[in-house]
Amino acid sequence: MREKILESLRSGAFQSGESLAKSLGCSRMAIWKHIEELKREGYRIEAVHRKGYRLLQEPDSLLPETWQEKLTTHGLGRTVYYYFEVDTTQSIAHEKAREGAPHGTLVLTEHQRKGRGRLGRAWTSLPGVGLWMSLVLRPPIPVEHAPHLTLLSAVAVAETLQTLGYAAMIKWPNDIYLHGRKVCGILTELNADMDQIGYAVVGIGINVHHREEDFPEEIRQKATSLYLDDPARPPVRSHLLLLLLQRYELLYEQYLKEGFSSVKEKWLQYAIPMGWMKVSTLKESFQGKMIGLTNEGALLVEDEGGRLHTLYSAELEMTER
Ligand code: BTX
Repeated sequence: MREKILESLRSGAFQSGESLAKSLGCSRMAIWKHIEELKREGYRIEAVHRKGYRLLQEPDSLLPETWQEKLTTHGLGRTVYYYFEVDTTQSIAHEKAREGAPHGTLVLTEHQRKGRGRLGRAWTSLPGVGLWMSLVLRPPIPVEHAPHLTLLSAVAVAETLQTLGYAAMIKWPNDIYLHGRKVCGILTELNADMDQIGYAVVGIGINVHHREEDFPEEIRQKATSLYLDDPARPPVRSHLLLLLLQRYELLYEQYLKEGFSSVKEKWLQYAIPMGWMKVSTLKESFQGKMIGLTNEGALLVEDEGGRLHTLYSAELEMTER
């Protein structure tokens, strides 16, 4: 009964006590009692005379005890370190990995004081509004295949968001976009020697509840959150986390069994179509167009002179030719 009431309320519209009672075959009093119970559990439900009930917000805790028993993975998220506030989950994940944390260990926080992006850039991670997490992975793959992990992570996030109804797309190598704005960034860091990966830390940051003013001025036009993309459907972070861990594990296992081709195919399917673009690497800048991905997971770009470039790290900007 409770789940059915929630299901109706999740439409975001007002539901009268009478119509709920009718469709569920119970009294209005029974509906009222369930609504009161839901409110005690942290659901914010508005009750308006002559209109009925409307769900404003679901409880949105990331405390492991609120979601971990619903987890169906066997590795990812089984060991969790949850913090109210940290500098960055990446450093903690490295620390735990060095101490022997098992494959799939998850470091999760409400707030990062010094969230980091690639190449020393900052990642804005306000309290309570995002999914700020790092996963410790111990992939039995050679070092030169490390880019596969970034691409796989991007596919996992894009698929999870698509399952939830968001039009998520990937911009090479590791950004997830919704309607032209960045909603998620992924940062892969490795601990490896010449030929073997000791462990990898995959950091994923997803903007969930941000309002426009939560983003610093300089990225306000470029960034978005799940809320901003579709305010009618307030997302629930624990729900998103569970789906992401499950999807990630499925893809990861498929990748270990079947190789990179399964990831590559999906990545290309979700990639934002890029025409001509300005490519900037640490060494040079040129105009080019994407040809595809190599089997190592690098981006193949052809420049205006017809020369092929294999890119492992670069910034891409769409341009007119
Ligand atoms: P990136 O270098 O591709 O993106 C960083 C750039 O994105 C910034 O320079 C800024 O322009 C923009 N930006 C910063 N914060 C945000 C934001 N919240 N939303 C949209 N755009 C933003 C991407 O790096 C990799 C980010 C990984 C973040 C996760 S969070 C959990 C883990 N811990 C940690 O410190 N990093 C990772």
